[in-house]
Amino acid sequence: MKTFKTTLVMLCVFVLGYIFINQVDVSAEDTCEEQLTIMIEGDILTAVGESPNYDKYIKVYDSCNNDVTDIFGYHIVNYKIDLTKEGVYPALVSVYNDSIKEFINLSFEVEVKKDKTKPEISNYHQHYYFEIESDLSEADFLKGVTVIDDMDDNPQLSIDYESVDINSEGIYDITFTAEDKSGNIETVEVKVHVVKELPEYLEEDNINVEVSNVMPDLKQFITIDKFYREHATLEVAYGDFVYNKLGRNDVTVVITFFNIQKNILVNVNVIDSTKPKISGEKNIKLKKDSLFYWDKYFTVKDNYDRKENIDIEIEGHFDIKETGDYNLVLRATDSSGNIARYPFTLTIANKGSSFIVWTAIIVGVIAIGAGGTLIYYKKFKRD
Ligand SMILES: [Ca+2]
Ligand SMILES: [Ca+2]
Repeated sequence: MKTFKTTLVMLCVFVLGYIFINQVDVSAEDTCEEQLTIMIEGDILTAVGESPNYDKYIKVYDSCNNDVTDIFGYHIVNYKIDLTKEGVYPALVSVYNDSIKEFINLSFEVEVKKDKTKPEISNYHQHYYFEIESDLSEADFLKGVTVIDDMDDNPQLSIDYESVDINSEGIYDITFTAEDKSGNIETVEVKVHVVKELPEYLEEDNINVEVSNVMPDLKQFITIDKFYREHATLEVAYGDFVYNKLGRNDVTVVITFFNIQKNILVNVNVIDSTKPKISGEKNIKLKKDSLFYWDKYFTVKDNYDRKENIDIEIEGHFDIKETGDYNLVLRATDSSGNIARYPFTLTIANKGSSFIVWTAIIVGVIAIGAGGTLIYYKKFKRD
């Protein structure tokens, strides 16, 4: 019985919650759509003989700033627009808001004007390169090209490339032609190069880069074939390139040369070609039969390897049991085989040598002291 009651209560809560949520949703939408605003975005301009493209300029927004033009639609009350004559004509746009059963209106002007301006062609290439006997289509020229016109939203572009003989090497002139609805024509001339064979793009697709703590600019290391050099642009897709660890990385280089765009995989080897740096003493003195610890006198550092991975050796012969001056070299080799050398002199002296020096100093001091006493005594006697 208790379980039944609980179930009933939960069911009620669920149903009430469902109704509440839906009501909130509906009322939220209602609130937004109760108030609509018509916006005219830009000056409405059309060529003589052409209907204005109202969709480009007229937008309906609700109070939540949603574009609801498609939902509500609009109606143009065309007072006296004469498309055959130049002039500025008043008109009205009307939207029926069925949420509140009301019309909203906005007056505006349409300017009808002769289109005397040519379309503009842009983003084409001055030169196009094709290998002999390749397939040629209009799409090869159209890619990326844009045509805009002040009064025609869709000016026509045509490309005449019939003069190009793709089976014969040479340089051909071709024409791009853009025309708006009013018959204004723009043309551009470009050159088509039909070549026997396009050279390889990169001089080397396997490059070495020194290991570093900062990302190197790989463009500095990549050299393009001289055929492309002057006009090509180069972008490097670094991807997961690891610059602070030795190893091989694949990097994609995008080369753009007029109409040609090529992705090339480049092997970038991160290497260590820097020898370790040694600093320390130039002259080391040791007593005979003592031990020679190199790291007491020298510091060895490497750009990549830690101390334990650097191999240290002494070049040259010395005998700790034999006094004398030994000319030696400290040699440090990093894990990539780079070698640094540091020459120094090791002097091995007799154990007693310091005793002799100290004896000489003490004798000297006594002698100077005695001399002083003698001078003082003489002076005293004279007075
Ligand atoms: Ca035009
Ligand atoms: Ca190194």
